[in-house]
Amino acid sequence: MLKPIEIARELTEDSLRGLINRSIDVIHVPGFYPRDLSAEFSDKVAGHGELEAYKVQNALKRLGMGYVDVGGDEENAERYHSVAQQSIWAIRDLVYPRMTPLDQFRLLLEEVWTPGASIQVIEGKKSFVGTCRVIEPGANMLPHNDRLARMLKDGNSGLTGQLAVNIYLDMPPSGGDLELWLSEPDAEQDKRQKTTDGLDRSELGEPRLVVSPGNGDLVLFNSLLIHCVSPGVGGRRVTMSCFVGYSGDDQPLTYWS
Ligand SMILES: O=C(O)CCC(=O)C(=O)O
Ligand SMILES: [Fe+2]
Repeated sequence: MLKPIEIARELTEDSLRGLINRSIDVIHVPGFYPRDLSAEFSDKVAGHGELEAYKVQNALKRLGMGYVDVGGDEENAERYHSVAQQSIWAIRDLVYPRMTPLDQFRLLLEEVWTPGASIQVIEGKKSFVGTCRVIEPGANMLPHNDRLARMLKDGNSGLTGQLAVNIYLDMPPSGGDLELWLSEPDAEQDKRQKTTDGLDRSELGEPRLVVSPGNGDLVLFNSLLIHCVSPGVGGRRVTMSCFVGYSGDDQPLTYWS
């Protein structure tokens, strides 16, 4: 028997632990960021001169290089770390002196998690945090999971858990849903993701949970489990996101993009 779906409506130490140990499937906090600011912020993100298309899929654009874009290349890694802090500020400046939704999230995370939370260090260097994504109507994100260790040379991140965090700023009138399979890829599927954009829907069956966030909502899920974004209809989809790393109940959480 499959366990019933559990959705938490608050970000607390308990709900975070629940996502890590998989007793909770999603944390969905409606109205985390004000709607008017969400609209203003997404216009600024979508209109930003440095909004870059992903190498492979042109209809996915982002502000701020994610570690996933490093792709195991040393020069890319160097670039990622060298612009990390200025990229955080470039995004923060869009609404400064008001707070970006991710800065608000970082503070809340530190407040609820007893040992605290701070920026993830990768190979001895501070990370970037706060990628903003713009997905054009009709484009989707293939089913995948996100696991930092898969991207590292030695295959070891020191983390024992990883969560994905998204704040939804401008959702299309329909579609653009977050689909969760609530299962891990097998070893072959995990390895295949080193060289592909993701898995084939047909090999997975139906997702177990579909989340349709509204503008301003915060959603966290376990990124080690397979998930995807369905194509949006009738409008762009703008989000701000990061990952959270876990290495034990008595250890600080970390975050990066
Ligand atoms: O945009 C979303 O809803 C999820 C994107 C994603 O794959 C992630 O945050 O890991
Ligand atoms: Fe993901």
